[in-house]
Amino acid sequence: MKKSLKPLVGAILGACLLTASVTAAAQEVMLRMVSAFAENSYYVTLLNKWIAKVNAEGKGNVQINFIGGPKAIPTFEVGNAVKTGVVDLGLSTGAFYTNVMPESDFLKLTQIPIAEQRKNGAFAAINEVWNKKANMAYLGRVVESQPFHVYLTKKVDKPDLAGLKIRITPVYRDFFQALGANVVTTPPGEVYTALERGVVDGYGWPIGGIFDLNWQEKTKFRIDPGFYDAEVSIIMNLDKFKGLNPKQRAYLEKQILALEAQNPAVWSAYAKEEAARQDKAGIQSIKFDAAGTKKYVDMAYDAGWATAMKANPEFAKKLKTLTSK
Ligand code: 173
Repeated sequence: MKKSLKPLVGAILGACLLTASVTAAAQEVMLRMVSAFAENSYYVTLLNKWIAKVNAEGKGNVQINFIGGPKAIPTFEVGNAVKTGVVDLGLSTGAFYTNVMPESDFLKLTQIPIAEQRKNGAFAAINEVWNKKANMAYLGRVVESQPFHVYLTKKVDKPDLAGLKIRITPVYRDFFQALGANVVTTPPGEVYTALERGVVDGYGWPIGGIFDLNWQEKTKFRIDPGFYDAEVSIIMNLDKFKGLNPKQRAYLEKQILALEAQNPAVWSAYAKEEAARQDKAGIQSIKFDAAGTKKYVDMAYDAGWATAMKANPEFAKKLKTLTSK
């Protein structure tokens, strides 16, 4: 070999070696994840356990780097961060990313388990919309059987919130307005201060979790029964999802299914425990008579579906048909 070609050959060899090592390293993907819920919430406690398992069993394949909760990315920005690929994975609920698409908030209206939604085509229909409109893969629903409630600092004796100012997210807007409430939207992180300052007379939240941010200190009443079902899911940037190799994708999907499989055992029990804990903390249940109760729950679903039908009739109809009891 001519002396002058040696550096070139060396460079090509070096480049080949570099490519080989990059290819080997590329078989392990590191996914960046954030949560729209507080780091000390039960949702995130379970998420962290799951991530530890994913990482332990996924060495050389899939790893998840949990970046943090709302301090890392504000609650209402997590959807956009996943959509644009600022992060790869998010734990969030649709109400927190209606700024990406209105359909995200429809999932609170489903009345059958995610396991059934996977079998009857609802899960595929959800993914079609999430892919197209939000550049997201809807990977799995990790919270179920958690109805929402109205929590109050003042007593009411009928399904009427006239004259009260209530903290909401999009979950509750149409229903609470139908009940006559004045509403103010805040992320969970601002509820305590709003209660403390008397800016609101109550708030919407699922049956579980009010102790995580100490709201029990300011809460006197809970209206029963609950309505809808809190949807909390793992969403993923679609480009990142498509970029996984088959082994990585299969592994991630397997772990998501394992997480979902815990739902029936975890969430009904948590709902019961949290209701008992609220009793103990002195939070009183407000119940209406049978007619009032029916009117209340019907109003919730009527208001929720009416908004969904306006925003995306085709998807709303499909979702309602596939996921109503
Ligand atoms: O009240 C909320 O912040 C909210 O919309 C929600 C949704 C799902 C789970 C917990 C809270």
